[in-house]
Amino acid sequence: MATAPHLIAPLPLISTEVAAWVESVSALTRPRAVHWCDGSQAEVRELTARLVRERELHQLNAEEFPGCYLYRSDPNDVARVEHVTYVCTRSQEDAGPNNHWMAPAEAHDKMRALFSGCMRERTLYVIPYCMGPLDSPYARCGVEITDSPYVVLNMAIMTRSGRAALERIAREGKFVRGLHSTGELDPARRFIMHFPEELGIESFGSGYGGNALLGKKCHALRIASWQARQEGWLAEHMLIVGLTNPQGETHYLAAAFPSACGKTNLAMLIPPQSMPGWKVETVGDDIAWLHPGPDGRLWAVNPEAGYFGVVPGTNRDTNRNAFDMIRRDTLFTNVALTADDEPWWEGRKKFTPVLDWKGQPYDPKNGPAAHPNSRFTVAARNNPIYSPRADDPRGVPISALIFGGRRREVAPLVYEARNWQHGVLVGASVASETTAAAVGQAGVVRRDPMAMLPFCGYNFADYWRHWLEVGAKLTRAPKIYHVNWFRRDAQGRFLWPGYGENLRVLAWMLDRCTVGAGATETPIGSLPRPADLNMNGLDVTSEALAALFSVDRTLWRQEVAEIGDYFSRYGARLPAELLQELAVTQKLLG
Ligand code: SAT
Ligand code: MN
Repeated sequence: MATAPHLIAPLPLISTEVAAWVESVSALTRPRAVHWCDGSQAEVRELTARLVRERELHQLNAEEFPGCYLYRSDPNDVARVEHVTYVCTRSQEDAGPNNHWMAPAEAHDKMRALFSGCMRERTLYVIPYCMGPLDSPYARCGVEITDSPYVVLNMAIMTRSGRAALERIAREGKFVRGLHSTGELDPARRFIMHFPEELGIESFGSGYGGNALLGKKCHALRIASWQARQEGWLAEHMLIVGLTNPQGETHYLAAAFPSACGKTNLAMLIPPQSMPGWKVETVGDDIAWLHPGPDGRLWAVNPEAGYFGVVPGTNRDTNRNAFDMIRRDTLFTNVALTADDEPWWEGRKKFTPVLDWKGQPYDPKNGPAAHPNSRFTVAARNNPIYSPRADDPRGVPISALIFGGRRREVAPLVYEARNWQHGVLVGASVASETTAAAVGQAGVVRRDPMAMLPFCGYNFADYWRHWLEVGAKLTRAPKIYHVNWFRRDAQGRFLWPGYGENLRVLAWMLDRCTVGAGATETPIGSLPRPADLNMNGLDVTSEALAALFSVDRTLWRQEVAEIGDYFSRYGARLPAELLQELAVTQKLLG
């Protein structure tokens, strides 16, 4: 077997498994060179400079946006591709009705043919990475092999990558193998395959986000959810945020929402002026690994080290923290450009775009200037309210778990589950309108249990059973809530202002968990009455409040029937507890 020349010598302390795997991949893909990423600043600087020279990256206005670059992806490669994302378990039942499935041998054959010789004129990059603090027992490592320098730059921001991760792998022996090539970016030759039983990922034909940054959705959710089930923890699509009340007590919440429903904004929330004394700190904005602790509480770590957030809508009024965060050392993908080389997006108040996200002269007739799924990649440490606890190897204790979706009607602003078991039902029945984060029509309501529909690496029925089992281990389980920031009136206007005002709802939850704030019992759970929430300075009409705090029994009876239909897809594997809880709700609805 011929081996490609190494551009730089392999790092010390490299495990033989990693070396052998890199060798076999390079024999298959035939790269021009192999580069082992050491994760240093110098490496990132050199690669960035090269990509600017090669016009792959565009340097943005260095005075206004120092250290910021624009990358334009192929116009047919701008979002996750759920229809060609597969979970390849030996038994189809293990993947479940929630996943596309292919037999492992067939998938490996298909991918081998695609990967064969695919890196001929390219460099193969080896990226050792660690998801979670390097010294945390909860962290898990992987190695991504890719031929995309853009992926290298993103992984350097999004994960703890390079030398230290490689050393941890050498000590532990175990790592997730992620093989990625952009191929020819041909949508017909694009597949994202997961082999949870082998801790392997193979991704071909896309260079974008969750299809290509394999540490993120592929590893930290699909593969990790499988590992978590075996090891007794949960890998969830959740932000983690710390709230300190005016009395100085800090509590941590974890919240699951589908992609592009405001997780980053909630994690970086700015308290409204009428709520002085509150402090918010971000632990994570997208993924939480949750472990039952020896004290009977649930502990959370954020496996990531950066944010891959939605750009449009970000401005000083909606989220000043996010706006300040992305003014330096940020990699922008698919935003528009102003005449002064500043990045521009819908919702950016100043200036106008001259070039759209495809690099064409901007013409509103061709749609938005920035792609609706345009993204920023930025180090978590750039966040002005980054929590120092984000690097704590023990994680943070969680007081409340929140599920939410984007729903015009039905779901009230907030309600509290009766108990853990009911909370699992509430999470399992989340529904949400689709967004631009995945290819397909936006705005269609679909069930998205725990906001994990595209990300759970195994059968949802087994996953809900696992949720029930984890809950049974917790003597101090968090309370579980459902929220909906996206209710609209008959004219389509949002009823709730959202953003910083969401703190009013979070504060009520914390008061429920501590001093026992007021609520009223309803068939779907406990709802605050408007008077139970801090309403100081809130500008919402009483009609809007009435709608936000009401449970329409007719709509909810229909909702319960739809949830029952949805669950029937899971057949005998569905935990009976969920049907029992659904029956309780149905009975209470009368
Ligand atoms: O493309 S990503 O999966 O990284 C972002 C998202 O869809 O949440
Ligand atoms: Mn996400």
